[in-house]
Order: sequence, then C-alpha cells, then structure tokens
Amino acid sequence: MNREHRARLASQAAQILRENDRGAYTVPTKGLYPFQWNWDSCLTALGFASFDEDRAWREMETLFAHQWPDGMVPHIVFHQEDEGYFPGPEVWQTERPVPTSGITQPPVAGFAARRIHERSADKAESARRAAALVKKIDRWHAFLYTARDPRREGLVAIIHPWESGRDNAVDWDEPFRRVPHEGIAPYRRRDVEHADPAHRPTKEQYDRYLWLLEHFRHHGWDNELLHDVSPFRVVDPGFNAILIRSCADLAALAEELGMDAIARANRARAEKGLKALERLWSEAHGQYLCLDRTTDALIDSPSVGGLIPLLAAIPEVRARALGSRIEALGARCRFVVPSHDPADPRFDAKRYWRGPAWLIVNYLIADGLVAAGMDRVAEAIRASSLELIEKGGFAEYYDPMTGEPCGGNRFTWTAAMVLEFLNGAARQPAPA
Ligand code: 9WN
Repeated sequence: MNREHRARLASQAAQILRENDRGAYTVPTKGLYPFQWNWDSCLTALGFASFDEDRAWREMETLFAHQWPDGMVPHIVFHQEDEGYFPGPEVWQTERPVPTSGITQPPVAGFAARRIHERSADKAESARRAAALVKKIDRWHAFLYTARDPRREGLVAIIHPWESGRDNAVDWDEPFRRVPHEGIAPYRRRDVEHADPAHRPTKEQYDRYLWLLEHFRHHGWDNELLHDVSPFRVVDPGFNAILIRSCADLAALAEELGMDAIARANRARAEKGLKALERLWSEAHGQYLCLDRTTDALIDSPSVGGLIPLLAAIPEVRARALGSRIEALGARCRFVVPSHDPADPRFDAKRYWRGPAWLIVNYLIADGLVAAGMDRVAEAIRASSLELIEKGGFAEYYDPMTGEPCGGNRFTWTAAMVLEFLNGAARQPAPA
C-alpha cells in the first residue's frame, strides 16, 4: 500500500470518528448503537490519539465519570434518550444520576491509557490526565478481582454474555442452558430493524439476555450478590487476558507517574492472573477455553476468546501454540481471524460472534503476536484487516470466508483500529 493510499484510508477513518463524535463521547455507529459503550470508547480513544490527544483523553474521562461507587464501569452510558436501542434505561433501572446499564465490559482502559500516554506529544498535560484516570481504572480492577472473583482465584467471571463483548459466542451455548428464558416481560427488539436479523443473535438468546437482566434488577444491582445469584458465571480467557494486560500496563503507567501503591497492586494482580490463566489451557485444542464456574469444567468451544491471551505475557510455549492455531485458521478462511473455528460445526460465517472477523480482536491479537516475536503472523492479520476495509468499508464485522461486510456500517472502533494498523500496530516490515 503506497503513501497516498494509506493517507486516503486514514482520512476516511478519521471522518467516521468525527461523524460519530457527540462532543464528549462517540457512539459506535448511528442508529444501531446510539449511546456510549465501554470498550468501544477506550479503543476509539486510541484512534483519536493519532490526531487529537485532548479528544482521546476526553473519551475515556467521560466514560469514567459514570463509574459506579463500587468501582464498576458500566457497559453502556445512556447520555441522551433514544428509542432506537433495546434494552434502554427504562429496562435497566439502575438509578444512576445519568442512566447506565448494570453490567460491565472487557477492561481495555489500562491498556489504552498507557498507550495514549506513551505516544503523547505534551507529556505534562498527558501525565495530569492519565493520573486522574489511573486511580479510577485501579478501582475498576479492584472491583473485578473482588466482586467477580469472590474466592480470590485470580480469575474473574462474567455474569452476562454482554460483559464478554462477544455476545452470542458459541462459548455461552452450554452455560446458557441453565438460564431460563420464560416469564420475562414482553419486549420489542430494535437491533433487527437496523441490521440483518440473520447476522444478529437469535430470539432465544435475547430472551435469556433479558432474563438475566431482570434477575439482576430484582437483586437491586447489588454487586455483592450478583456473582453468586447468577446462574451464568463463566471465566472467559479473553476478558481475563485483557484484564491482566491492563493491570500490567496500569502498573507501568502508575510507576512512571510516581503512584507506587497502585503500581504494586496491579503488578501483583497481573502476576496472579497470569498463573491462574493456565487453568484454562486445553492441550487438545491448542488454545485457551472458557471455564464454567458453576460446574468447574472447561467449555468445549474453540473460539477467538481463547486466542486473545496473546495480549498478556503468557509463557512462550503457549504464545507459539496460539500463533500456530492462527496460521491453521488462516488456512481455513480467506480472511483472519474468525471468531470461531470453521472446522467446528457450530461455526456460522455471518452471525455476529459465531464466526465473523472483527477488527478490534485482530488488533489485540496482532499486538500480542508482535510482542511475542511473531511478526509474520501479525502482519498477515494486519494485511487481512486492511483488505477487508478496502473491499467492504468500515463495517462492524465481516464474513471471514467472503469478506462480506456485516452488522452496522461506518463503525467507530473499526475506523479507530484502521488508524492503529496504519500508524504502526503490527507494523509492516521495512522494505528491503
Ligand atoms: C450489547 C457496541 C457493542 C460492542 C459489543 C457488541 C455489541 C451490544 C449489542 O455492540 O453488543 O452490548 O446490543 O449487540 O457485541 O462488543 O461493545 O459496539
């Protein structure tokens, strides 16, 4: 790709960020998702950082202004009314000053904050803004390692599939059997009015999402109770690896800013988490798997959640095995990285998190591959990602077999990841 070509893609990506910018936060895309989402915002901040550092920090500051008193950072902040999304604030009823959802999402904030600070031009201003966020991110990490790890195992559980960010992954099929799907209030989905229903979760899955929401609401959104009362408690290697990496990055950032107690606490969390992650390794699959905390058994589902641990400082032998796994997946798909293994009969090329490729996941995995010295595999992911954009525009996700764009379009975090790929993540080797 020549310089002009790269500049054109970068300017299209920046244009999408501006289009979805609501001043102090961005919406993931117009129509389908009209509010602020947690991990979308933190990854989007990375995109902003390449052309507007102030705006990058503001994106994260806005999200953290809605942190709960117990430390949780909600997965959606409903900044303004909008009928276009279900379930809205009237369903969640979390009684927050500005309405929010009552569950969380993958904690990428520590990772993003360190990266933005590292690249900042105005170090003094960046240090000031980073320091305020570091305290809040530390409280979020402390929340996760208590409320979602009550037995202090070093692994946190998610209590709702939406918390994983991979809503309808095959990973949840088995534990979802234990979640009732009857007796919930009648509702009307809005997502299927904006996107092709064949690309979205099924009605039965939505019924169960809603059952869990009503169950937690019935328990007053009290995080001291929710882990134990939830029939859905799953340890996701993706969520945990993101948390471990964010703890390690927060520790490094805090150290640089002279916040030693926070640095020590997060380093200890990362070390304990890394050791505990071994429990999720499957020799048979050559990757990590989810663990069902209600049965203490691994879930037989080779999804991309088990490849995301590349992002954490896992042992070299594990990183090599995951690199080979990604190469094997590459041989089965035209575009990488599929969210589920196509060799598994449950793979569905267009249905959301059951097969499609997502640029944010590609970015996180490519970052880990570079750190582990597997530049060639990282470069294949980067090239595949940019080719998907060239062919299908800035979509929410893509069919990994055909490259067909799926879900919403002109998508914010997809655009942010394009800026990241163009600006250096999984950097192309210098021409000889
Ligand atoms: C529920 C916003 C979010 C992403 C998630 C993605 C999808 C929401 C939905 O969209 O989830 O949180 O309604 O489908 O799965 O990862 O953060 O882009």
